[in-house]
Amino acid sequence: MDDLLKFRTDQEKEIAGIVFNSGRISDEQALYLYENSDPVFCAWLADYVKNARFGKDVYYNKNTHVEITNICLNQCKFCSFYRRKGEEGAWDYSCSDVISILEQKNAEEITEVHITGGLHPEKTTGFYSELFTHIKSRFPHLHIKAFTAVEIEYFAKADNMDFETVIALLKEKGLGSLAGGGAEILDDKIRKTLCPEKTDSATWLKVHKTAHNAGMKTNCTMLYGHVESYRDRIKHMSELRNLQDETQGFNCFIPLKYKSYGNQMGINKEISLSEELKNYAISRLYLDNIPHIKAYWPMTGKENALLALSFGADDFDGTIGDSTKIYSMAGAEEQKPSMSEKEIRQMLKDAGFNPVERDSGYDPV
Ligand code: V47
Repeated sequence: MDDLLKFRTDQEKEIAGIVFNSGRISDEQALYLYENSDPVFCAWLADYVKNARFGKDVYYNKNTHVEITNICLNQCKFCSFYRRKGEEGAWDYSCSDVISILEQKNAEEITEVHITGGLHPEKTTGFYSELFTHIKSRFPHLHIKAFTAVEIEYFAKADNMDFETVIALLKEKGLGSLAGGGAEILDDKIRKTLCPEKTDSATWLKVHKTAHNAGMKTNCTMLYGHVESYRDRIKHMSELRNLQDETQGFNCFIPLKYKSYGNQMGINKEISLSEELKNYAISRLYLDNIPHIKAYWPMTGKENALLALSFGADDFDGTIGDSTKIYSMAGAEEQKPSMSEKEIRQMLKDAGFNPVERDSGYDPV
């Protein structure tokens, strides 16, 4: 190893030593990597960690999304998806619409539905309890991954319940896990700029802790590449790492690079692919206790997601079946994201990986 590190700084040698001894890098060391190290050095370490855990395995699943409504009471500055009720481009599906959508998407053949949408004035705990009852009676095998912490907080307020009760009621009707969105950057000063009406940092974490304590796994995300600094990213990841030490409830971390089209952020420049890849690597290194790092190809594009698998990511998300618009509306290259299982497997194999179909708990199918 000394030879391999010959041209590296003392700080990089120290970080490499920690990583190769399965230690934990500090906030200052993560900052050093962001500020000074090149993407290839970060990739080398992140790939070591990923390989030690998963070898050449890369996970994917057979899934679809249902974005039930884009009508939202909030107006997050980075969001290109939301509309007001009655505005052009707004949609709002009923329970029977969702069942028809799942039938069209051949839900018998997939294992997971990811349900999310805006904060809709009439869609709260009661509506979703009914929806999940219908879904589970028609497609009992489907894992329902749904909602961000923001929706759980909204239902709790709207229905005058605490988070435990909302989560318990929805779990009883079939909610299997929570999605990772709404985290943005877990810093309330940044949140004031990005999404002033949204769930604050402590509440986002509290909802996930409540879900974990109820035996439910959740994901977590980071929306980055806008106004935040490297320190803000590290603070965000440190909040996630600390909660994970306590609960072990996060399955997966998904870095979401800010996409600039069609929103009010007023930032037209997106970060480079090189910075995006380096960010995957640093998250793999810093988040030593979160098992999976997802390269979400509908956001990043198929080819870039494939590259991210050499920068620490081990999860390629799923088949999607042209069912999500959040990123196409924000200008993502994948305007109709859909991949057959065959296509995913071939793409992963051609890149030297071993494709492993997983269920929603990351057990091989
Ligand atoms: O909460 C919205 C982000 C999230 C933009 O849990 C944006 O497996 C970048 O959370 N540029 C929703 N990001 C999507 C999400 C997600 C996606 C895939 C898998 C999982 C999972 C979760 O998307 C939002 C927000 O953080 N977002 N707009 C944008 N313009």
